[in-house]
Amino acid sequence: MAKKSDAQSKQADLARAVTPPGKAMTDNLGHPVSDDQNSLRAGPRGPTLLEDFLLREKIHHFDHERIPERVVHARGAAAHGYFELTTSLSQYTHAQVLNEVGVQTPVFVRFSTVAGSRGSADTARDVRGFAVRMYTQQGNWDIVGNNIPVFFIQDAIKFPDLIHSVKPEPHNEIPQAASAHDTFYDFISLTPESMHMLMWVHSDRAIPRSFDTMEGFGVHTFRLINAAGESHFVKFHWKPALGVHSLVWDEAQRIAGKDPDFHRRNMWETIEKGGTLEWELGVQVFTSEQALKWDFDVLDASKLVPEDLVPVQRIGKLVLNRNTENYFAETEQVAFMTTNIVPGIDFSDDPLLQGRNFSYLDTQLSRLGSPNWPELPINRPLVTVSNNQRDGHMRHTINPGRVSYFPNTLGGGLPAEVPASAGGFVSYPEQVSGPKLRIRADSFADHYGQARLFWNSMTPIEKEHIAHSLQFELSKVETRDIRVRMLDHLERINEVLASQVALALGEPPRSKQTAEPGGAGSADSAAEAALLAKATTPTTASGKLQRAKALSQEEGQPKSAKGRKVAILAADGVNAAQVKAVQAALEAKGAVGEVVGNHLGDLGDGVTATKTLGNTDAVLFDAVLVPGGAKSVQTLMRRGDAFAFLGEAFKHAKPVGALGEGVEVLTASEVGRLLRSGTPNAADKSGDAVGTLSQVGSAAVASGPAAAQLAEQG
Ligand code: HDE
Repeated sequence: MAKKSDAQSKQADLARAVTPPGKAMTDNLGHPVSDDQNSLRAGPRGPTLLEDFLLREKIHHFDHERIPERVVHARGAAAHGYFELTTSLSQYTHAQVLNEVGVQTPVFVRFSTVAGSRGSADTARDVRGFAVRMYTQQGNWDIVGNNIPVFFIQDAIKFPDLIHSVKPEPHNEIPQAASAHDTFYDFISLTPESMHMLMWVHSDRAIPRSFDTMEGFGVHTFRLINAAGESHFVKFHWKPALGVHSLVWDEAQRIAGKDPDFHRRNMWETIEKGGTLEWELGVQVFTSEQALKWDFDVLDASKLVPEDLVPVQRIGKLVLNRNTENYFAETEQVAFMTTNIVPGIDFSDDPLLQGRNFSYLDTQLSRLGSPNWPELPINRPLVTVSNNQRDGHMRHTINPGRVSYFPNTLGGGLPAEVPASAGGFVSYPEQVSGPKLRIRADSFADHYGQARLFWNSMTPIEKEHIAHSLQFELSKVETRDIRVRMLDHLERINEVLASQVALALGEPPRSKQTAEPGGAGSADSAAEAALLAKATTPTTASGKLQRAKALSQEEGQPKSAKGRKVAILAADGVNAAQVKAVQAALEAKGAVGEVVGNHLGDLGDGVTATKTLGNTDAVLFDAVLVPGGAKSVQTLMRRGDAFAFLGEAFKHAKPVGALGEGVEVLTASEVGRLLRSGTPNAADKSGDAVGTLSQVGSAAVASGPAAAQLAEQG
């Protein structure tokens, strides 16, 4: 089947109304402007005249340039691309986009943090929004998901409370983009249903390495409806081609200062260089009969369906390959809605999803200011819109004729309804009845089982990170009662975890086991790590599993150097042959070797520094290399910031290495001192490697961070 993506993309561009700058300057109503720099005044030093329509128009427009930021997910970045189906799901759904293998459907994807304002930092510890819009031939389909498969609450009516508690406190607007404060834990400690999600947000998932090393999840259970009208339940997953990878907390915090745009810059630069970000679409399909047998409810968004119970089938790929032309027009004005579904897909009765179905339509009116927001280029579907809705603020469409009602004869009965047999949307005729009650189903009652399942499925280092994160956040809570209430919950998830956290908070341990080595709650000793690893707690509401697949991000991930960045520390006179060989080898693996110089620009023999020791930082790279070249090494030996760069990278367990004379710099640095003293790479207790040297490229062969030596290849 022919790929439709090119034609569709063109159509999308037209719809998007890209306006290239014209040659002659005009005002907004087309009047040619002769002077855009001086306002009209009475005499050279006199007052400005009210008749200066050019001044007034320019300032008026500026005064109204801002719209309210999203009440949640305010900070985001987006890109265009396509979705291509590789396996037809026609057995389960008649949705064209999930039936036509090989057809490319244009997409727009926006990633976001939840709590911070539009100007906050990318690397805050937070859930990430993962909102995918597909411009299908049957209208827009949005999967407005997150990078965590479950949610804090089970019922939409609690959402305003959750968000009020996590946002900066209302009396002083502190803290920005952080959940480490009293109001959040006051609410959470009184909301046991949030415990599963809480484990995820304290895990490394909440500090991703990049957008394309995050998984995405539709979170709710949806329905697929096939041509025979049969319904199956479905969970949507986005599996990143690069696997799931994270920062370490210390790095994430430093990056927030060094480059608050870390994630969006990474996506922007990848695409600008002609690269792509890629995921596979996965589905877990199951029947309602199957679901009724499990000891958790699939309508409860605080639970996931373990992949051990229903494997994820990978059915298509998502590729992002085009940056936006204009952030405001596209990323800011895109209006995702859970109600944007296409025939063949339907909702479940998940009470959180049902509430969201109201919220997303509603919020667009206050954000975008008019019910005509679907006419904004980024929100227009590719198909022709035709109905009898008219007028309102900022109407763009000119609807000719006298008929704006249905049924009609004067307009030839058009536009006509589309019967189900011709593809019209029909809701699944689910049987529903029952008394009206404000109630939570008994099947939603277990709040700890899947939290335990998650904890039990972590590797020792992942458990340590969770313990540290809880220690960090809860130690910032000023009200002791709240801290203690949180410990009570943690104890119900795992006693050892609760004790680790208790010790850091100056509270008595919650189990005998933890009164053992390691002391004051710092899980940095091997003995404590072993203890954390050992401690599992029986689970409930988890499909009778003790551990589940695909929850740990350390296990079973594809390994790739793609997207990794290596800092090449250099000064004038660097060994250019080495630099070029390493850069070429890295490029061949999809990684980047960026020269960080003593100054910007030419370092001799065609080596160009694109960053300097003063304007960048080790936290922005995945590994560091010091090449040879006697003169370059001489300069670096006098630079404290070069040593600091190496020490910082090593502290975060990143591979650091040297070639030729560069070894001298490495040996003289903190890294050399630690290696001579026999200390393994444990300078930072929170650090685990985000990559190993062998992953980074074959030109620089190394025996890993502990050896911290690179050998020249060839
Ligand atoms: Fe949202 N959410 N949400 N949410 N959400 C919004 O819609 C809301 C929830 C998610 O990049 C808002 O256009 C309620 C779960 C993403 O533009 C708002 C509830 C999940 C985005 C809203 C939830 C999400 C939003 C704010 C509880 C993961 C950003 C601006 C019932 C499955 C989309 C807007 C983008 C945005 C409401 C819970 C994901 C206010 C009421 C669960 C990715 O409508």
